Amino acid sequence: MNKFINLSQEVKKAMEEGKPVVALESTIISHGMPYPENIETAKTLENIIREHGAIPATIAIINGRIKIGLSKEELEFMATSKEILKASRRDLPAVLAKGFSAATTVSATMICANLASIKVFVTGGIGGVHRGAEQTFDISADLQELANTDVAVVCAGAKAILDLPRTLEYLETFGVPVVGFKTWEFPAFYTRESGLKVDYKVDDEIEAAKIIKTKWDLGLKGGVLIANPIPEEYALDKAYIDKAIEDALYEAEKRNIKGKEITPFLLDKIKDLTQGESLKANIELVKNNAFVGAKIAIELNKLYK
Ligand code: PSU
Ligand code: MN
Repeated sequence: MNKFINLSQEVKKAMEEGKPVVALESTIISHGMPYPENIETAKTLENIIREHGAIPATIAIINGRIKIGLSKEELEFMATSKEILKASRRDLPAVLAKGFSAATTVSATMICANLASIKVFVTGGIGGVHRGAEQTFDISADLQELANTDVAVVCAGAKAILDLPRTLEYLETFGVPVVGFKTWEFPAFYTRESGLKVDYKVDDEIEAAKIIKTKWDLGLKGGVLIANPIPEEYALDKAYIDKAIEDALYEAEKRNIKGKEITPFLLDKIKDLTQGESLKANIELVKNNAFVGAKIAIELNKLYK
């Protein structure tokens, strides 16, 4: 195992026994949700994955060590400490060398999962091309990671705070398969529809696992994006959430919020503007992703046996 990594007992045992493991990110805990919803959600996600027959591995960097699987205390630390950085690919060298603690974004979580040979990773929504990127150049490192790192990512699409058509164009250019889980529509996080189509729909976890394995068997590097829409009963009204997003974007611009601060700022602002409705939706969609991710990990694990 890589010299920078510590595996939890649970994850270590699962790997020795050849059980399916599902990675979870920590930015959603430290920067994506408020306390105590963040810690409650983190624990719930782990339990959903266990209940469906896989082992969860929440990933974070604590005091310069990559932790694959967190203890209760470590989860609590990630959920409450104000000292935690937000690490994507470019941050990993400095954070590790300096012994800092950081939550891992989709990009950094993919890197760490890959180092530990974990093939399936569950998140809420990926980062993407930001609106106005033609001016700001703000394109999430998540997209390049999907282009390069061999981990399948289960998400509810990308948030409508982003430029979704350009996000899909980018993924196409870099050869990332985008697969709809039981849908032809690329979901927009809080809503099931975006008006944008995916190229392939899978009807179950077995089909999803086959596509993932086929990509890597072909020697094609990089991830596969499994887009799993928020359950109908928790989806928000499109006009309602679009208005909140517009207002949050306006506020961010007014306050000149930029770079890695923008995503956490918008999430928090949208939560306030919707009186917590967006947070509720966020929690439910990521729970649904954990359920689907566990099932895909189990099928993929069978294909590799
Ligand atoms: N989506 C969410 N909540 C989040 C994130 C995405 O619903 O907290 C996080 C993920 O960790 C993602 C990161 O990788 O935001 C993207 O940040 P940026 O736009 O700075 O690349
Ligand atoms: Mn960015």
